[in-house]
Amino acid sequence: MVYKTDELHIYEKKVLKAFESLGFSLKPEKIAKKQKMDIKAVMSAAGSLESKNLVKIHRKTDYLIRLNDEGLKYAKEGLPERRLLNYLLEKKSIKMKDLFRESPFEKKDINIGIGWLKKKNCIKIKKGVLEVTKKCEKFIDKDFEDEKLLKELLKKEEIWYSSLTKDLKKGYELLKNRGLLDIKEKTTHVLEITEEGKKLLDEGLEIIEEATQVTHEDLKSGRWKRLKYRPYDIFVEYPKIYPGKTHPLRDIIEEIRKIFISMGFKESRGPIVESAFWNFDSLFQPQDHAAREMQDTFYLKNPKICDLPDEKLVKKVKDVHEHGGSTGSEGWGYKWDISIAKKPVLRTHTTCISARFLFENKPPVKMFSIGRVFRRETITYKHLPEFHQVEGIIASKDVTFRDLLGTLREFYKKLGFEVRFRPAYFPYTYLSTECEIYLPEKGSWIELGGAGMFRPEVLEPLGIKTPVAAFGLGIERLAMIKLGIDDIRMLYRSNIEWLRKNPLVKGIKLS
Ligand code: FA5
Repeated sequence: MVYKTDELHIYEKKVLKAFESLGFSLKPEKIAKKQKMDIKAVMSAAGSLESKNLVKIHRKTDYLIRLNDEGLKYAKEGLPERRLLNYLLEKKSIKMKDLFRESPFEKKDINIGIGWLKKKNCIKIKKGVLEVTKKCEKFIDKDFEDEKLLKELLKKEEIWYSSLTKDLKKGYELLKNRGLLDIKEKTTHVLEITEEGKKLLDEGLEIIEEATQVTHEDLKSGRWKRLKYRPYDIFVEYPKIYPGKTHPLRDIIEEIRKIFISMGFKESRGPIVESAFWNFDSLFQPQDHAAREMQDTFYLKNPKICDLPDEKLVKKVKDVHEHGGSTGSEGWGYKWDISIAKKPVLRTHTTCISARFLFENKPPVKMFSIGRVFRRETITYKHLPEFHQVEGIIASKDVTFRDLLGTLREFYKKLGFEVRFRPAYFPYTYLSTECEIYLPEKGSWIELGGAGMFRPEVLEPLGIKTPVAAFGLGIERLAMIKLGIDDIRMLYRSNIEWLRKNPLVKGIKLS
């Protein structure tokens, strides 16, 4: 991108201008001094000039070295090994035990001294006698590398590592390992103008103070016409912002709600803690049905029992279970137990809301409900113990199974899915069907929901004389496919990264 000079901030111009008179490679401090700028302003302008490829910032890490207290003490008194060496040279050779007994040094310093003289190849110990080596002779009048640095530091107080000679660098390693130094890491910068920056300088840079705000006074006095404004840079980097948003599952639930309302359905609700009566019995589900077992349904200790509705309804349901009532069916042919029907359960499906609704409302009706349901399930990529269903009924004298299929096809189409239907069985419907969708990644069909025409054994006790088309669809499975995730559990994990990146926006369909 080619920049024009009037697109630059005044600080950027000032920094660039400094290269004109001071040279093409500069320390920021020098620029700050020349342009009477704060060093932070120079660096911030240099950063944005670098992003525009007008300046290159060279960063160099260096170490500022000082002596710590112990180092200072050694620098003044001499290293223990130097003092010991001088003593040994006087004595020519000495027995170890005499050294400890006779020498003026503390035991600690003798040990340190011997250790370092050995490391520096300055002594050898034979049969308990200490002798200075030949190799060491050159150090009699010459400093070791660490001593050289000690002296330098004593003189100068602090030295940059980068300025050390090869010898002093060796000394630095020795003193650093002995813990005698205080080392501070510092990054220094050198700014270099690029070829593009030079071209811009050649075009001529005019430094005119710019207005950052237009004040009321400027407008009143007409000064605003003479002010210089900098154009906006719409490519400037900006911080990423993650505003709060609704969970994608919530968005999908809202989308489903809107679709059913747009299709003329009215919304209803029901309790999560439900009697077995509404959850199972009113739906002609026999009391020994597998789904009613403890291992499939959550039964509650509290409340102990649920109140049942209208006695007449209870009697009719009992009749239908035992003999089929007056539906012409034989029923299940067993003794219906009211105490089983009174048991409280966490509803296992939302179909109980439809049963309640039909008891309280007369056809023609189109009702949907959305709610949580609970099952004792083994968790898998497509099974949760707690999930949402959307339930619905269409009750009218002329509603048929074909209307039911058409309604479901239409609903899924609005969500962007093509579904297929296959025959199924539910105790409360006939004909019954299940809708499925193909998952190419899994290479299999996944079941999305069940549907069918409520049986007379369900409708008669409720006093419904018209046919009723009913459906109950899983929402998490829909969400899973819509959001492109291959594990249903993802919907309930607080994975903030996934939630942030999730592209679904309320009301906008992805597929
Ligand atoms: C029922 O719940 C019936 N009540 C549906 C119905 C209503 C049939 C009215 C006829 C008339 P089913 O158990 O198949 O059916 O569950 C319906 C859908 O809920 C499934 O297709 C699936 O999408 C979803 N579902 C079922 N179990 C789970 C689970 N453990 N985790 C997530 N979703 C599930």
